Amino acid sequence: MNTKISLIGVPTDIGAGMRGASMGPEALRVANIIPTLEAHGLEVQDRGNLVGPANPWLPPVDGYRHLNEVVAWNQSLHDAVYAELQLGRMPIVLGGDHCLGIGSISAVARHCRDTGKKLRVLWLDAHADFNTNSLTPSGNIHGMPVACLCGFGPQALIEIGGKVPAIQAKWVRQIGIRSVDQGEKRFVHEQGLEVFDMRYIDEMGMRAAMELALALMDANTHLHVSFDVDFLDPDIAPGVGTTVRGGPNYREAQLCMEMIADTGRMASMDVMELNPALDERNRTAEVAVDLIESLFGKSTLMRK
Ligand SMILES: [Mn+2]
Repeated sequence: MNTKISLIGVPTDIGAGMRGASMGPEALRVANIIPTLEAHGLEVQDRGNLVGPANPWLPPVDGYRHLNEVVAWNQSLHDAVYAELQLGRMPIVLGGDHCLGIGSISAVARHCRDTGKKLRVLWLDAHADFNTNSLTPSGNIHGMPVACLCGFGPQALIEIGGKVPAIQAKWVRQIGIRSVDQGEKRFVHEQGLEVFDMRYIDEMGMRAAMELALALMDANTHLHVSFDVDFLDPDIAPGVGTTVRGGPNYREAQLCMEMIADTGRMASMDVMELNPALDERNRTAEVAVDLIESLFGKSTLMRK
């Protein structure tokens, strides 16, 4: 695995339904993400925070809130992620709300096209994030990034990575899903997204879910992990804007991360939706950093 890490802070809540995720990058730094990664022998460079438009907090227009601002943030994130990948480094995006998955993953997809790699996207989330402007109840674009990446969304967003669609639905595996809007559910099935929802995890276990989600990757596969902190059960992660009960507990989440680490294929990642305004003494940021540490090989097990 690449041991050169670049942290990219993206302090915005432009796509969210609640303010506060803009403070996520600093909360992760305060929770010691840098020394924690360095302790695993990784060379970490903090690139600081991107800058972009303020959040005007306006109602949706044509089913999108803040579309122009969302485009601006995602364009600059795309450029930053793409630059790090070209330098041979592993970008870790510190969000920010999950609309930023569009800029991050479209850059990863572009890099994979350049280098002839296959792409696998693991989407750890309580939500499918597969809404469109006609399906969305809120107009919040943080509910739409997967659809945009698959080519369903406004032109200015779907073309950011230089190719439409940026990715194919069959490259995505979603884990932990437990809140999907009615129309969105139909669309997820129509497009054939592979979803390991909480029902599946409850019945079959996290191990079986992750074995399938990580199957059929080879040495030429770039694995991108998009970690929405609301993936976790709110008992351990209250600091997010869209908590949904019944998520993975600490042990399940840790197993998930360890199994990803075992593949050795992770080459980029996002940490999204952390909302310090809703947190309790930064404990959600600390749990997130703890789980990120597991992604980089901290093992609970006495294994070699
Ligand atoms: Mn999400």
